[in-house]
Amino acid sequence: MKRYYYLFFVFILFGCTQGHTEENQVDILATGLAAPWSITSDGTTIFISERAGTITRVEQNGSMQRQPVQLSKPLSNAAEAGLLGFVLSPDFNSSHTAYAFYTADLDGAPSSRIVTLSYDGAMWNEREVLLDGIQSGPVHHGGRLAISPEGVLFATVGDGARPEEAQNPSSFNGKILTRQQDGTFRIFTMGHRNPQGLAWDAEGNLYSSEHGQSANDEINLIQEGLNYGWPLIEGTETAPGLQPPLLTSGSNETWAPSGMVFHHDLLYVAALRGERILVMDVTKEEIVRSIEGYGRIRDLYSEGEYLYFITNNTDGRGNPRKDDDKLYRLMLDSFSPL
Ligand SMILES: [Ca+2]
Repeated sequence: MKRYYYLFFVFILFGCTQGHTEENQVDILATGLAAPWSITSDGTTIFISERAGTITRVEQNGSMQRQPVQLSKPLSNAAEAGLLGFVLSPDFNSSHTAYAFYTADLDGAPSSRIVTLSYDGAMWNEREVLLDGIQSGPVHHGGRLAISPEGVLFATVGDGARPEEAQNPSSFNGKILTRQQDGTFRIFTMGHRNPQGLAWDAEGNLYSSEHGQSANDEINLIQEGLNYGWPLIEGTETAPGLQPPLLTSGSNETWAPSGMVFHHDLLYVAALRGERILVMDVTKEEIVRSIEGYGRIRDLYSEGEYLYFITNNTDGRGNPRKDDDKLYRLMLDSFSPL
């Protein structure tokens, strides 16, 4: 009889342990996304940009609709290029205006631009060119757009595979840009290789993720006017006047970090090659958790208790699974052990 009590106890203990490992409630909200890049929401509907030039809208009940984006220039077919960054204007519900970053094909050369899109409920039409003529290259277009807590538009621009441009103060390549009140853009920070994510914490501090050259991926605390070192230093290297990263993957590991967002005071970073969501405590400057098992992750979005994220297994660099790519909705149990 004692043995049965013992087995019963072990069974209960095992059951509790299993419960703890399944602390996250995960729902698949959409499937069949095509190389999705940015995810945002108007508070009700989720909008996802797709690299080939469409925006898919997804309702909370999972119904989805892929809508065309009418652009004034053809999209570049360079690697990593296409319709990339996409954010709604803070007054979207009345203005029906959004911002987009895309890499256009100008006579065979990839060239990045930032435009406004006007939404009529069925499709998106390019209206105004805010910035164009950013020469890009075969890779490293950057492309993330984000709106600061003050309502200011920010953009990341890659070095276009010309590393020296990241240190050229008269080039927008290898920079994080901010839009000024007069509508023009200025360089906010320089010395970036291929910055991919932007996120502000509750205190208004800005962070960016960046792809290193063979590993050496970085998470940087972005402060106006600073030089983040590429190509003079990277990863754990230091030099006077150049800003070292807050966190780096080091020279033996590749995250390929992409979009990121703060959620309950932790920084969630999508990792492509790393095939995970890295959860960082920026005050402790450490990774506190890793969410894995979904393949390459491109971007994240936080709203209320939910964290939304999109996989990126269909862009030619991953191993697509059935119904990829997907939009997931994750309910994080804030009491679960990290
Ligand atoms: Ca750096």
